[in-house]
Amino acid sequence: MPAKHPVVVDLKFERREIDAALASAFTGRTVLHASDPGVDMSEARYAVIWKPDPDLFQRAPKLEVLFSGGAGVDYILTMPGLPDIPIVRFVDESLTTRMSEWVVLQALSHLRQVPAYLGQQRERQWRELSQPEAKDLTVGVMGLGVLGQDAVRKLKIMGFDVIGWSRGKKAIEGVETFDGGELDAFLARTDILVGLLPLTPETRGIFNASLFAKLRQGGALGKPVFINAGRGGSQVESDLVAALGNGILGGASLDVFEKEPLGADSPLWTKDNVIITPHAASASDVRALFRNAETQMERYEAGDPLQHVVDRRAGY
Ligand code: NDP
Ligand code: OXD
Repeated sequence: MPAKHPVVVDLKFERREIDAALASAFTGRTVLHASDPGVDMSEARYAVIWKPDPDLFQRAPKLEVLFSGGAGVDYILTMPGLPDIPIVRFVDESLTTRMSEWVVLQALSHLRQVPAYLGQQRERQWRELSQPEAKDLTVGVMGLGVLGQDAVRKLKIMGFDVIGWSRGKKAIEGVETFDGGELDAFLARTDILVGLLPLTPETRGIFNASLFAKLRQGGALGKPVFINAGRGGSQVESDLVAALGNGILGGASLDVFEKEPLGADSPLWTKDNVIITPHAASASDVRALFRNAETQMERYEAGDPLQHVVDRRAGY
């Protein structure tokens, strides 16, 4: 049997987690750590990467497949010298499940006025706030891919009226869907907007003042809420801060930011109606990542098509 091709690992994750996962991964393959400056990567055919060093393609000129350490691949598609080879995205049940947990948690937090109650708690204030039910609100999900489709199902289980928007129209039972050309109609129905879009030239800056102004006003929460766990490059933070200040938006939950980490001077930190998490909505499980990459390598070496390959023209 021919020797299995070596694999480069360049993941800007916790080294301890990587080492623990490697203990039972890539049996029979040489693993080359890009972080080791002396390592010879010239014969490597595969690389498993998350925000790799910019000289990856010079050090490993014979790569045949790239495996992204995350579901998003925007950071790969903008790398200088990116060779014309397949890029496999990370698609994983646990990643999907944890993202839906985060989305449902945020939608429920705004429904049940968690930011306002936490403020009252800090002031030792006993005051009941008006309480709509989930069914009184329409959650509009932008991005109906692997993550968006799971999130809409789980939001529905919680009782929300759910609608969705994606480039191509989707058929999802019990969910009204809109295609790329129907954005305004979708926004006009939406009380809680959830962003689960990849960052591409089309989606960069899409969450801006003009879009926020098209969301439904006067719904059961009074003002619309914006939730984003896709990519920060899709939101115009100055517009977001303004919309939260002038009452176009009633609140937000943000996991992703234009620049990460979010600067200490961002006005978003101090807004009472904003919930911030540090790009932690759904982190990749490194063991699952290596298992997935291994499965794809075996498919590739057996002559079977790779799965979850990025469409470079679409950018995701
Ligand atoms: P998918 O590729 O499966 O889905 C992307 C969805 O976005 C598709 O429905 C696609 O439409 C839609 N879309 C893309 N471009 C446009 C556009 N221009 N107009 C309308 N719709 C568009 O991705 P995933 O669901 O797996 O992941 C989505 C994103 O979530 C990732 O790219 C990543 O950025 C982010 N993410 C964030 C994490 C975090 O912890 N915060 C963790 C994991 C992912 P169509 O169906 O028609 O192709
Ligand atoms: C991802 C992410 O893309 O963690 O998987 O953001």
